[in-house]
Amino acid sequence: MPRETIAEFGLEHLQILDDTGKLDAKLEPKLDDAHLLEIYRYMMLARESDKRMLNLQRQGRIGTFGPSTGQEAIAVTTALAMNDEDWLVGAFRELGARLVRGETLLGNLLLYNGCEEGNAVLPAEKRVLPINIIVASQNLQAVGLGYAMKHQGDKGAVVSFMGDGATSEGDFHEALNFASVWRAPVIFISQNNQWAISVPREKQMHSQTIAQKGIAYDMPCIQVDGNDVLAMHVAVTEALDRAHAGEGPTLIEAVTYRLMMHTTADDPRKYRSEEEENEWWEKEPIKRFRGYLEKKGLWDDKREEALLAELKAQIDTDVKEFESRTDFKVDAPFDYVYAEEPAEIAQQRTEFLESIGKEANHG
Ligand SMILES: Cc1ncc(C[n+]2csc(CCOP(=O)(O)OP(=O)(O)O)c2C)c(N)n1
Ligand SMILES: [Mg+2]
Repeated sequence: MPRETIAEFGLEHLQILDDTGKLDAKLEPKLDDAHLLEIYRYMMLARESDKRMLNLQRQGRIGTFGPSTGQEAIAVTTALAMNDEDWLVGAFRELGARLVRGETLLGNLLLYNGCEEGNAVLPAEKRVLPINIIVASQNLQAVGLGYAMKHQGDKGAVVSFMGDGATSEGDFHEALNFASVWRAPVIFISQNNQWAISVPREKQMHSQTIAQKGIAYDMPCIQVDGNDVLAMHVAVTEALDRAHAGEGPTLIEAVTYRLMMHTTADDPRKYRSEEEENEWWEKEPIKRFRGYLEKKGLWDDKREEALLAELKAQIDTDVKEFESRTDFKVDAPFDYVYAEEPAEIAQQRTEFLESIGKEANHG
């Protein structure tokens, strides 16, 4: 028997609005003006919120957080393409998506000041899981959700965000395998921002792309320019349509760049150059999308000025409210572990409160 090729695989890269702002009109999705303007508004809200949080952190008014500057197109475009019945499962770099789904900057400020109430304020019907720090583990929760929904005849799909580093974890592979076997309605979106803290992509994986990892699990996969709103919209909509039609999971690699530090606790100058960052600032998503809106006659300097003033007022209100709060519940983290508190957790809560009391007495 001669050797024969039993399978061949290909992989698409999708870009519609290129780095220079040039549009591929043949691929342009038909989005109405209101939807386009909403995408822009939320991307700007996420960017301005990041700027304010960075200032607050530098002034010691909130704790550590991870900025999402540069990655707004992925989070916002995806969240605005989703239905209310879909679940959003995130990591920690999707502020724009969380704001679209109803989280507030106030909640995030509380969270980053160490108040657990900020991480669990949304009612269950909003279908958003809290921030997940354990890299890649949220993918397993997403598949569990998707599998359960399928069994219960729930119409929604699940969108699970992660970074590039997350795809080097076992949890990522286990999640994709089970999603594939069970045909679970899950869209995995890897935000390939080129860095996992100080480790560049090429030092943590040898594969040419992240998207190709979906081929091993027999699911549709695509590499998308994650700084291109239009390409993101098309790829996410196709994946959601498949999931809603019972056709199973998709893996999307969204190529982007983490323009700021990993979190406010590190200094990128120690491991990467300013030139590299500057190159990516040229390709950042908001400027590119604004150019597209301007060419369509939907945006100009005056509207930009008005939007910035409006967002500033909105952010000021949340910061003021956040700084006026004094009623923090120190044992709040215990409230969100189980629906019904097991005896050992109740005991830990009591011990914790006693230890705080002792500290307070000594203080
Ligand atoms: C299981 C696990 N290992 C290590 C860490 C520490 N850690 C937090 S974020 C991070 C890097 C994540 O990189 P990536 O997945 O690319 O996401 P990004 O931060 O770039 O958005 C690491 C190693 C963690 N939180 N969880
Ligand atoms: Mg990364």
